[in-house]
Amino acid sequence: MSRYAVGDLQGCLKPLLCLLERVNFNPERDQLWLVGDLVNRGPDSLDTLRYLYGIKDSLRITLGNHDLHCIALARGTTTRGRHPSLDALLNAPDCAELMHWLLQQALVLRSEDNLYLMSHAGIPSAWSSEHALALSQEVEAVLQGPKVDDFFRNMYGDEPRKWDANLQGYERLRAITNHLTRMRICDAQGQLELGFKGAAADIPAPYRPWFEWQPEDSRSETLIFGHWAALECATQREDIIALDSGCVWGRHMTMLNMDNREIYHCDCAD
Ligand SMILES: [Mn+2]
Repeated sequence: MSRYAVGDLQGCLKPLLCLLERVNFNPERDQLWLVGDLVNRGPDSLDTLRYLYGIKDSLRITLGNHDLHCIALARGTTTRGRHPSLDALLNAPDCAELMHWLLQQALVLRSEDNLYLMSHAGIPSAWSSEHALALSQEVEAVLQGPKVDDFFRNMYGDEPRKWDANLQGYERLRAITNHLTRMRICDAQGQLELGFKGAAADIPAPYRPWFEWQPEDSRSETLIFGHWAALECATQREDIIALDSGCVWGRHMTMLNMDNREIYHCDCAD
């Protein structure tokens, strides 16, 4: 068995298939880890999800902000920000089945050998890996429970910007979700600035990339994340691997061989 991790797909199926072919991926034998943002903006959101659903037993998925938004649109709990690229998926006869499957996915995953921890946007430095998994499970329980639509009605918004263990209810769930699916930069106290989407060189003081606040060797796992295309995968860290290389913006899609750390790219310009 080999394990591979791929960055944000955003409905780009062709470069994913290119990467899988490159490594002779065999769903009967190998594992594919996906950092999330499987859909939205790109050309083939519906076909991407149908393809993945067909090999679902070989996947490990963490949900991204676009995945959660897509589920909320499909359930009718929001009408805002509906990108036309989602129309075919949202109108498909199997949409409900695909969304039900997405709702079973995690926000944070750890590999069985404890070598890797993955989430869409990253893990705040103040959260131990165990704590991040526990907080992720709080959200997952709601996504899979009877209050899922209440969750989506309360999911949107940037506040509270700072994590506090005493947060309760939907504020708490929103804070967990924002940290795990939307975070890019924060200050020394961990306060998020969610409006920033730019390059590392343009980060306004006193903010820094979330991962720069994490001391090296503070976790035993290597972190895998996506979400931040403008970062261009440059974390300058061996223990923190960024995989969103801006496929949907016409750059490329990146795959990591989790066993030997080889990196593969397929072009997305088309
Ligand atoms: Mn994202």
